[in-house]
Amino acid sequence: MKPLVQAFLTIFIVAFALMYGASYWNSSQGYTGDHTLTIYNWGDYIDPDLIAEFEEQSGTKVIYQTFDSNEAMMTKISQGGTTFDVAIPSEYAISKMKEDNLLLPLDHSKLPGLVNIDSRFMNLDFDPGNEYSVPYFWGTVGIIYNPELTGDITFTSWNDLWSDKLRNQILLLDGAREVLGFSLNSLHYSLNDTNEDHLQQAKKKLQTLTPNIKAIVGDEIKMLLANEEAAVGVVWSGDAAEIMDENDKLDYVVPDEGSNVWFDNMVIPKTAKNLEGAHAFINFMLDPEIAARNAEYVGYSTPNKLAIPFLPEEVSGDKRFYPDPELTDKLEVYQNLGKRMLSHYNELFLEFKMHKK
Ligand code: N2P
Repeated sequence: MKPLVQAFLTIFIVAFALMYGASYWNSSQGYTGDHTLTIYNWGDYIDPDLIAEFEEQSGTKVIYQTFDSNEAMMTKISQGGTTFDVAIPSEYAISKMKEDNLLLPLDHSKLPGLVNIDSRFMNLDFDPGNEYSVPYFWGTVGIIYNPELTGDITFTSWNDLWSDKLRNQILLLDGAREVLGFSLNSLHYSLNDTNEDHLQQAKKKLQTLTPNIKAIVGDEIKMLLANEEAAVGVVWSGDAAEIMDENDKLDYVVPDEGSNVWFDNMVIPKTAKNLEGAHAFINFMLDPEIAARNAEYVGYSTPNKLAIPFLPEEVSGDKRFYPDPELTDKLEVYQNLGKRMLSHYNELFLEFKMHKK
């Protein structure tokens, strides 16, 4: 053999052996797409025992990461460099991610548990036919308050938040759509309003709420309200349920001007490496008993109809957290307002947070 050919052959064999060795090592360590499943979810949004059970049952190692807003989640996924197999965005984010080509269509033949979901939560406008998403939790945005500290304020109106009896007493959840949304609602505008004049009015009105705002916070809002560090919070319904589980003095109300009804669904992002595992996990979460355990642990409302009988009657019968369609039909779902308008909402919210006065 000519020395040059021999040299090439040697390089080729060594390179091949290295590649094969590396992939064998990776798979034996469980680091290939098939043996791990990377899940990207909201903070405090799953019973950790269920992750362990899924790992055991499927032989898959779960890597679990959390986010605290749809905006942060979308930025991370669209930037690339991640390998999320399952994510749990809200409806308007799902619509936006579909538009941006960030989601993979689901294989319904691998999701037999889909029939367990109440038809009320299927086939919604943001995902016709549930081609890309499977319902996980749902709820509203409203006001939680401690009547011992707030006296006779009823919170049937968003405008009650502006009462001068509530100086430094209000905690707000840290969400652009939620906060601008309730300000728009308090002005009797839609929480999907895109009129610049209305949006500026909503921002200005929020600025006048500043003396009453104690803080704008993330998941710690639950601990702070349960410990009576503040009298009032603008929260997602499931957080209210969890707080009230800790401290039953508090009450939750959805103001009369209207509010938001939201849906958080499981999706498979384009970044997925383990499609089999992603479908297996979604189907695992669709099991009625699993869904009920998750709902009880997290405090949020399950869209799984067959899970309801597994929940204590005081949970599933509580109309504050399982409101009838007659109420939710009057509430608004956040629309995907398009890239420019969504960024504008974020900007307005940031401006409000930075210069509250
Ligand atoms: C849970 C967050 C719930 C998200 N920490 C409501 N869409």
